[in-house]
Amino acid sequence: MPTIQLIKGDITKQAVDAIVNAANTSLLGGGGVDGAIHRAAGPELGFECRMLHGCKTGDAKLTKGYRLPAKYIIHAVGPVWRGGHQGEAELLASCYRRAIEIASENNLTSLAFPNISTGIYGYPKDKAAAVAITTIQQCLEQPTSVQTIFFVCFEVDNFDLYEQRLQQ
Ligand code: AR6
Repeated sequence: MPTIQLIKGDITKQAVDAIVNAANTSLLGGGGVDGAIHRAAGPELGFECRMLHGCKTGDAKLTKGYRLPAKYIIHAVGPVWRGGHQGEAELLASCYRRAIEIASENNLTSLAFPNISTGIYGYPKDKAAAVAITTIQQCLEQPTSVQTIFFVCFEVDNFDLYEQRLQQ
Protein backbone atom coordinates (compact mmCIF):
# COMPACT_ATOMS: atom_id res chain seq x y z
CA MET A 1 0.00 0.00 0.00
CA PRO A 2 1.41 3.45 -0.93
CA THR A 3 1.83 5.83 2.00
CA ILE A 4 1.44 9.58 2.46
CA GLN A 5 3.84 11.39 4.79
CA LEU A 6 3.89 14.96 6.03
CA ILE A 7 7.09 16.96 6.40
CA LYS A 8 7.67 20.51 7.66
CA GLY A 9 10.66 21.80 5.71
CA ASP A 10 12.41 22.71 2.50
CA ILE A 11 11.60 20.61 -0.57
CA THR A 12 15.03 21.27 -2.12
CA LYS A 13 16.59 19.10 0.63
CA GLN A 14 14.46 16.01 -0.01
CA ALA A 15 16.30 12.93 -1.30
CA VAL A 16 13.42 11.40 -3.26
CA ASP A 17 13.07 10.15 -6.82
CA ALA A 18 11.37 13.41 -7.80
CA ILE A 19 10.35 16.66 -6.20
CA VAL A 20 7.48 18.60 -7.73
CA ASN A 21 7.98 22.28 -8.52
CA ALA A 22 5.24 24.93 -8.39
CA ALA A 23 6.28 26.49 -11.69
CA ASN A 24 4.71 28.95 -14.12
CA THR A 25 3.76 28.43 -17.78
CA SER A 26 7.16 29.67 -19.01
CA LEU A 27 9.06 27.06 -16.94
CA LEU A 28 11.90 29.60 -16.85
CA GLY A 29 11.98 30.06 -13.07
CA GLY A 30 10.46 32.61 -10.73
CA GLY A 31 10.08 33.32 -7.02
CA GLY A 32 8.91 31.11 -4.16
CA VAL A 33 9.66 27.41 -4.31
CA ASP A 34 10.43 27.68 -8.05
CA GLY A 35 13.25 30.15 -7.35
CA ALA A 36 14.58 27.99 -4.50
CA ILE A 37 14.60 24.88 -6.74
CA HIS A 38 16.37 26.64 -9.61
CA ARG A 39 19.00 28.08 -7.22
CA ALA A 40 19.65 24.72 -5.57
CA ALA A 41 19.65 22.68 -8.82
CA GLY A 42 22.04 25.07 -10.59
CA PRO A 43 22.05 26.72 -14.02
CA GLU A 44 21.88 23.42 -15.92
CA LEU A 45 18.23 23.22 -14.87
CA GLY A 46 17.48 26.50 -16.62
CA PHE A 47 19.16 25.21 -19.79
CA GLU A 48 16.99 22.06 -19.82
CA CYS A 49 13.83 24.04 -19.01
CA ARG A 50 14.42 26.31 -21.99
CA MET A 51 14.22 23.28 -24.29
CA LEU A 52 10.73 22.38 -22.98
CA HIS A 53 8.92 25.40 -24.51
CA GLY A 54 6.70 26.02 -21.50
CA CYS A 55 3.84 24.08 -19.95
CA LYS A 56 0.10 24.62 -19.75
CA THR A 57 -1.66 25.36 -16.47
CA GLY A 58 -2.77 22.05 -14.93
CA ASP A 59 -0.03 20.12 -16.72
CA ALA A 60 3.53 19.11 -15.75
CA LYS A 61 6.91 18.28 -17.33
CA LEU A 62 9.94 16.30 -16.13
CA THR A 63 13.58 17.39 -15.94
CA LYS A 64 16.65 16.02 -14.23
CA GLY A 65 17.41 17.17 -10.67
CA TYR A 66 21.03 18.26 -11.32
CA ARG A 67 22.60 19.43 -8.02
CA LEU A 68 19.53 18.51 -5.94
CA PRO A 69 19.46 15.37 -3.80
CA ALA A 70 16.33 14.43 -5.81
CA LYS A 71 16.96 12.61 -9.10
CA TYR A 72 14.24 14.42 -11.03
CA ILE A 73 12.01 17.48 -10.89
CA ILE A 74 8.42 17.43 -12.11
CA HIS A 75 7.48 21.02 -12.94
CA ALA A 76 3.75 21.48 -12.42
CA VAL A 77 1.87 24.68 -13.21
CA GLY A 78 -0.89 25.46 -10.75
CA PRO A 79 -3.72 27.94 -11.34
CA VAL A 80 -3.76 31.54 -10.17
CA TRP A 81 -6.66 31.93 -7.70
CA ARG A 82 -9.33 34.14 -9.26
CA GLY A 83 -12.16 33.61 -6.78
CA GLY A 84 -12.81 29.92 -7.34
CA HIS A 85 -15.16 30.01 -10.34
CA GLN A 86 -12.54 29.86 -13.09
CA GLY A 87 -11.86 26.11 -12.90
CA GLU A 88 -9.17 26.55 -10.25
CA ALA A 89 -9.97 23.36 -8.32
CA GLU A 90 -9.94 21.19 -11.46
CA LEU A 91 -6.67 22.76 -12.65
CA LEU A 92 -5.04 22.25 -9.25
CA ALA A 93 -6.22 18.62 -9.10
CA SER A 94 -4.88 18.15 -12.63
CA CYS A 95 -1.37 19.25 -11.50
CA TYR A 96 -1.28 16.55 -8.83
CA ARG A 97 -2.69 13.89 -11.20
CA ARG A 98 -0.24 14.75 -13.99
CA ALA A 99 2.70 14.66 -11.58
CA ILE A 100 1.71 11.14 -10.49
CA GLU A 101 1.20 10.05 -14.11
CA ILE A 102 4.64 11.34 -15.13
CA ALA A 103 6.22 9.68 -12.09
CA SER A 104 4.55 6.38 -13.05
CA GLU A 105 5.63 6.66 -16.69
CA ASN A 106 9.21 6.95 -15.42
CA ASN A 107 8.86 4.20 -12.83
CA LEU A 108 9.57 6.55 -9.91
CA THR A 109 8.63 5.40 -6.42
CA SER A 110 9.01 8.44 -4.11
CA LEU A 111 7.60 11.88 -4.80
CA ALA A 112 7.58 15.12 -2.78
CA PHE A 113 5.00 17.88 -3.37
CA PRO A 114 5.02 21.50 -2.19
CA ASN A 115 1.70 23.26 -1.56
CA ILE A 116 1.15 24.22 -5.20
CA SER A 117 -0.57 27.59 -5.86
CA THR A 118 -0.82 28.56 -2.17
CA GLY A 119 1.94 31.22 -2.26
CA ILE A 120 2.24 33.81 -5.02
CA TYR A 121 -0.79 32.33 -6.87
CA GLY A 122 -3.05 33.02 -3.86
CA TYR A 123 -5.07 29.79 -3.66
CA PRO A 124 -6.70 29.58 -0.19
CA LYS A 125 -4.61 27.13 1.80
CA ASP A 126 -7.47 25.11 3.30
CA LYS A 127 -9.15 24.64 -0.09
CA ALA A 128 -5.83 23.72 -1.74
CA ALA A 129 -5.05 21.16 0.98
CA ALA A 130 -8.44 19.50 0.42
CA VAL A 131 -7.85 19.27 -3.34
CA ALA A 132 -4.27 18.00 -2.93
CA ILE A 133 -5.09 15.29 -0.40
CA THR A 134 -8.26 14.06 -2.14
CA THR A 135 -6.57 13.93 -5.54
CA ILE A 136 -3.50 12.10 -4.26
CA GLN A 137 -5.63 9.57 -2.37
CA GLN A 138 -7.61 8.91 -5.57
CA CYS A 139 -4.41 8.51 -7.61
CA LEU A 140 -2.95 6.04 -5.12
CA GLU A 141 -6.04 3.82 -5.50
CA GLN A 142 -5.03 3.26 -9.16
CA PRO A 143 -2.06 1.16 -10.28
CA THR A 144 1.11 3.30 -9.97
CA SER A 145 4.84 2.88 -9.41
CA VAL A 146 4.65 5.57 -6.70
CA GLN A 147 4.91 4.09 -3.22
CA THR A 148 5.59 7.12 -1.02
CA ILE A 149 4.21 10.64 -1.28
CA PHE A 150 5.65 13.40 0.89
CA PHE A 151 3.72 16.63 1.34
CA VAL A 152 6.48 19.12 2.19
CA CYS A 153 5.04 22.16 3.93
CA PHE A 154 7.29 25.20 4.22
CA GLU A 155 4.84 27.14 6.37
CA VAL A 156 3.44 26.03 9.69
CA ASP A 157 -0.15 26.93 8.77
CA ASN A 158 -0.05 24.60 5.76
CA PHE A 159 1.57 21.89 7.89
CA ASP A 160 -1.23 22.19 10.48
CA LEU A 161 -3.94 22.05 7.80
CA TYR A 162 -2.46 18.88 6.29
CA GLU A 163 -1.95 17.30 9.69
CA GLN A 164 -5.62 17.84 10.58
CA ARG A 165 -6.89 16.53 7.24
CA LEU A 166 -4.59 13.51 7.12
CA GLN A 167 -5.66 12.45 10.61
CA GLN A 168 -9.33 12.31 9.51
N1 AR6 B 1 10.21 24.19 0.02
C1 AR6 B 1 8.90 23.86 0.10
N2 AR6 B 1 7.92 24.76 -0.06
C2 AR6 B 1 8.27 26.04 -0.31
C3 AR6 B 1 9.61 26.46 -0.43
C4 AR6 B 1 10.61 25.47 -0.26
N3 AR6 B 1 11.91 25.75 -0.36
N4 AR6 B 1 9.61 27.80 -0.70
C5 AR6 B 1 8.32 28.19 -0.72
N5 AR6 B 1 7.51 27.14 -0.51
P1 AR6 B 1 4.90 29.59 -4.41
P2 AR6 B 1 2.67 29.28 -6.31
C6 AR6 B 1 6.04 27.07 -0.44
O1 AR6 B 1 4.67 31.05 -4.29
O2 AR6 B 1 1.73 29.88 -5.34
C7 AR6 B 1 6.75 31.40 -8.70
O3 AR6 B 1 7.23 32.67 -9.01
C8 AR6 B 1 5.29 28.35 -0.16
O4 AR6 B 1 5.33 28.62 1.24
O5 AR6 B 1 6.29 29.12 -4.52
O6 AR6 B 1 2.28 28.00 -7.00
C9 AR6 B 1 6.49 30.56 -9.94
O7 AR6 B 1 7.45 30.82 -10.95
C10 AR6 B 1 3.89 27.97 -0.62
O8 AR6 B 1 3.19 27.27 0.39
O9 AR6 B 1 4.13 28.97 -5.71
C11 AR6 B 1 5.12 31.02 -10.34
O10 AR6 B 1 5.18 32.22 -11.10
C12 AR6 B 1 4.16 27.00 -1.78
O11 AR6 B 1 5.55 26.68 -1.71
C13 AR6 B 1 4.43 31.28 -9.03
O12 AR6 B 1 5.49 31.54 -8.09
C14 AR6 B 1 3.85 27.55 -3.14
O13 AR6 B 1 4.19 28.92 -3.16
C15 AR6 B 1 3.70 30.05 -8.54
O14 AR6 B 1 2.97 30.38 -7.39
